[in-house]
Amino acid sequence: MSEPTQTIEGWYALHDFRSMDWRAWHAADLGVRQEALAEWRELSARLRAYDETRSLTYGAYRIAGHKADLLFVHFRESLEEVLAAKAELQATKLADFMTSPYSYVSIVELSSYLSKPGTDPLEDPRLVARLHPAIPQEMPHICFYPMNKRRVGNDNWYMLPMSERVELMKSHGLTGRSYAGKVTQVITGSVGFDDWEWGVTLYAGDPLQFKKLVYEMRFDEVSARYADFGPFYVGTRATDDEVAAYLQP
Ligand code: 76R
Repeated sequence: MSEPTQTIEGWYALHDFRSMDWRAWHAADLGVRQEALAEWRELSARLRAYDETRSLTYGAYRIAGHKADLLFVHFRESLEEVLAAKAELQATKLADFMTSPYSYVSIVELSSYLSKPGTDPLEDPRLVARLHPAIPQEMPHICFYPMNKRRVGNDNWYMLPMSERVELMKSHGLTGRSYAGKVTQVITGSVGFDDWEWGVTLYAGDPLQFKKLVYEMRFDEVSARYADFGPFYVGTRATDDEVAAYLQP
């Protein structure tokens, strides 16, 4: 058996994708829609206030394409709190007009591939901060997709010796680092939690950088040979006013 990679876990994550039932929404009385939006704004404002105290992370995004209309990103202390995040939205009137086309449950994961031997990662404040990732304010765009490491024939990530995995991840990290300041990544592990092994959440100031980075990584051996990808979602952060304008009661 090859040596499992040591991981450090941080906050739990819920990527809660929602689509509007536009027909039902447009058919509803104006008063009902206004009330639903006002109630949702109250919830959203409360979550934003908690986010400011850094006791949780909350972000709202509009999603391009047909796969979803909105994405609510939650990072929280425990699975119970992630359950609460879903329930809080579900309890609103607005949720009666929404479907859940996709969701993803995972936990912030830092792996030990590139850590310096003999050091305690939990003594590095930068690493500790990454366990509780805030929404990067200067990067309004988001890209989310789940992925696996392949286990097919000779291309089996989980049978590679640790030393080879470290080498491959070094090259991956170098490609990633060349996007410093342009793309911020949050890797969340989801083995045992959801249908893929990791969730990849990327933030950028310029959405084109998602394409550049993901494309460049396809040529990194670790992605070229060992990565399988799920559905991709891309969108833009929305204030509560922007969500309200999008829904236009
Ligand atoms: O955490 C670190 O910054 C150290 C280096 C590093 C690790 C260990 C790193 C850097 N990643 C790590 C782990 Mn990554 N990453 C992805 C994807 O689309 C694709 O081809 C793959 C999806 C992207 C775009 C990306 C970006 N990374 C991982 C893991 C866990 C692997 C395991 O445990 O087997 C996955 C699944 C994964 C996938 N990575 C970076 C980036 C970027 C931009 C960086 C540089 C970050 C920085 O230096 O700030």
